[in-house]
Amino acid sequence: MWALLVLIGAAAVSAHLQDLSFDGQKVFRVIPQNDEQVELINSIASNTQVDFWKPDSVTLIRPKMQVDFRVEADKTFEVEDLLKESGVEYRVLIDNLQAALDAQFDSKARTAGHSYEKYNNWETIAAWTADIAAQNPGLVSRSVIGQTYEGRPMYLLKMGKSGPNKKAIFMDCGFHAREWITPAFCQWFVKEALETYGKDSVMTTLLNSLDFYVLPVLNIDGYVYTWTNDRMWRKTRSKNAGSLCIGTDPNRNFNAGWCSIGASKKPCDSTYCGSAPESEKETKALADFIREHLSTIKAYLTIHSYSQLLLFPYSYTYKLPSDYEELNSIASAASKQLATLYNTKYTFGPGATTIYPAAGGSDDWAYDQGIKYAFTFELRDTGRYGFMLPESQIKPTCEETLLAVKYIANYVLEHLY
Ligand code: 0X9
Ligand code: ZN
Ligand code: ZN
Repeated sequence: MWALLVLIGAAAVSAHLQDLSFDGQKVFRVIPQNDEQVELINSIASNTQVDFWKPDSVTLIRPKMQVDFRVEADKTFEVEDLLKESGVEYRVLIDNLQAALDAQFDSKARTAGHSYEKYNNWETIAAWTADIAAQNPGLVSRSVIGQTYEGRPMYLLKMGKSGPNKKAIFMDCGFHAREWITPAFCQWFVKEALETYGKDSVMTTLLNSLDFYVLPVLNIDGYVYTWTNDRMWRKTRSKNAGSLCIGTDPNRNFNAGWCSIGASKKPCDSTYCGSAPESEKETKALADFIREHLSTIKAYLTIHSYSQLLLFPYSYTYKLPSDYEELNSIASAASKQLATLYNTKYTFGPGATTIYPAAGGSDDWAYDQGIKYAFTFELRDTGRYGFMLPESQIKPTCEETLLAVKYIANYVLEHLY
């Protein structure tokens, strides 16, 4: 009898392990006004386990910047006291992370399997890539560009009407594991393209004249880990020599000013740049694919969240790219397009000044490879839910983002030669 009770208890605990671990956790937003207040946040971070959401690392904090960080339940009083006493401007962005976590699964879609309006786990996304290719033989094909650290195949969809000498646009999602809205967008984009091909004149022209490479999840191991162990995981899941800490930030792992600024050399940090550029199997596979297709790939789009930003190079230096004027006007027009649907406001500009300087990103790397149209999207929202955007926002977020992506794709098509 006791054994049975213990068993039931253990099962109940493990089933709710993830839920329990976020109960009472808070997310604070602080806007330090001067170096002294930046120092205060630094000291909180070094005395308490703090997970930085925005920017992703304590080393990136500068005066006047919005800083969002998550605090363990048993430390929230202490941290809030410190903030109050210091007089720094702050507010509680998320009062109980568990409530926000529950809110993310608010979709009315009652289906058990794949849904474009729900967050799909990796198994479901992987099966979807096979199905979508099988169902659209004239328009979609699936390939494998490599294996992840844990041995999962990295599926890439190629979408477009076949034709001679076609140029292509590459788009990836799921670089950072916890940014769940982004794989949802890659799936949405594929669905919309297929549904509107032959109906919408812009989409029809795009698919007739260009190919789209869509990588629905780059960091698959990390994504799986956010479903099974830790919803807030960001990095890959590779082991680091000489450290017990796991993972590398894939968006600090490219050979673009690698690890020179806004990245950490410490394996335990969330912005760890890795032991060398392309040390991760996932980033190596992506970089290899792009290198092999440099003569056809004319645009590189990488989808992240959150903050509602449209960024372009550079992030590893404050130097402006030689195509600054053109990229800025594209970003401006694309943001304007995006806002036509729900009036969602995006900020745009070079990464270094618009978000923060951070080296080793895939956008800067692609640009320096000669892919002029390189953009990073940071999708909804601005912090109300952060990484846990409710499922009810998948559709509006994807619909508005689609407008911006279509705008960029069409611009690229019109400026091919
Ligand atoms: O820091 C990042 O990698 C991106 N922000 S996120 O919150 N999704 O992590 C911004 C990337 C901008 N581009 C480069 N730093 N190269
Ligand atoms: Zn639609
Ligand atoms: Zn990201």
